[in-house]
Amino acid sequence: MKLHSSVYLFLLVFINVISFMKASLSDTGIVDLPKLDYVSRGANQLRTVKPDEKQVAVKFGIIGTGQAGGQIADTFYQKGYRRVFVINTNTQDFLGLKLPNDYKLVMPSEGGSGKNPSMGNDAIKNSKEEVINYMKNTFGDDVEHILICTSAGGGTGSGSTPELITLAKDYLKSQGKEPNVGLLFSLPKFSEGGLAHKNSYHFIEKIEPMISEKLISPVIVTDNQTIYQMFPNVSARMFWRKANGHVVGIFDTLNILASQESEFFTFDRADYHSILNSGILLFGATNVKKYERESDISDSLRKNLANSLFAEGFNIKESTHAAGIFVASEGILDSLPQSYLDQAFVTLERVLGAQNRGLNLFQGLYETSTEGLFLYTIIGGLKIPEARKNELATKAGLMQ
Ligand SMILES: Nc1nc2c(ncn2[C@@H]2O[C@H](COP(=O)(O)OP(=O)(O)OP(=O)(O)O)[C@@H](O)[C@H]2O)c(=O)[nH]1
Ligand SMILES: [Mg+2]
Repeated sequence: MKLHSSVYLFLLVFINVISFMKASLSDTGIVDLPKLDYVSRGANQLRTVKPDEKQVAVKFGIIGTGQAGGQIADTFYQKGYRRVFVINTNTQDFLGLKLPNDYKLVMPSEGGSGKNPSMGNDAIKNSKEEVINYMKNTFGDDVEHILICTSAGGGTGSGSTPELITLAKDYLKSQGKEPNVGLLFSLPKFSEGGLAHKNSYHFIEKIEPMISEKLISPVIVTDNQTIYQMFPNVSARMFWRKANGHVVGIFDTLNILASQESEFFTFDRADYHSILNSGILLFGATNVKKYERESDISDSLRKNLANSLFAEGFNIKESTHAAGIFVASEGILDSLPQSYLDQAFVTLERVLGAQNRGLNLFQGLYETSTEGLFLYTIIGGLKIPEARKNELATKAGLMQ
């Protein structure tokens, strides 16, 4: 009894002291500060390399640079990829990312790089060791292909990408591996200022020789202008989610499919590797809603192909590689005649102008638990359209 009352007394005094401290703190005008995220500025502590959270065909290491790159890389993280980190010249650009903080690296730079690619370039040149450490600690030695994500129109991402490509290649070579490095970049909307267009134009000029010499592959272009034309009324927040979700979603689906067997046609790892090494890729996804008649699927394919590729102006008749992968629910697989699918592949070849030009066309057919019939298309070995480059140059004031 005695013991109880002294514990009670102690608690009472303790609570009073705490309330007094609280009261006097608020009396002095000191407010609760928001919880600040700690973001590593240097070599990150050794941590265990985490495997991806699902079975995929290729173990990608993903680096996002700049704000857009960070958001795209974060979308991969949200899809279960774990060999992912982001770099930038400031912490604000990391806002909203789901990646844990020690997967974010700030490269010191004088006041960010404010759409100035040479600042982005300087920043990475001064942070090479830190970036290499991040690769070691995030990718480890179990990585097959490194994918760099960036926008072309900003400063940090576009300016740091060329050096990042070199660092990523050197990292893979240091492990006795093929220097497989790819690039996923975004192009600006028309409404963005001249500087975004100028940076994008110079960015393309820099990377084009590397693409044609097959020094980087795959190269995936997300054209924000095309996406904007398709979804003009989407809110600002949803716009980037949609843009990033679409491209990362298809990329991820293909990486999953290529790791799986199919009792019909398998789009296997070798096919996937061949596509990944074919340079510039366009991805498309179509929900085939009509499949009652033989011509329905090919009609839908023809109509939707251009729309679903999310990048305009590419001459798909120049493609060197392509894949058409059907994913269908059980009921559809049971009833759909094979000839309908064959007809669709023939149509794909025709749309790509593939007759007698040695196009590598891969096919796949998989079962899914989601009700419906879906067609994924990948078209590889393309060139950046001259018309789009001219548009960038004109908006940049580089062409009169
Ligand atoms: N696809 C896509 N594009 C984006 C996204 N966020 C921004 N952009 C594009 O990125 C460009 C701006 O580049 P940022 O990535 O913000 O620039 P940065 O690399 O951080 O460089 P700084 O100029 O130093 O801030 C614009 O052209 C936007 O259209 C995104 O989440 N997805
Ligand atoms: Mg930025």
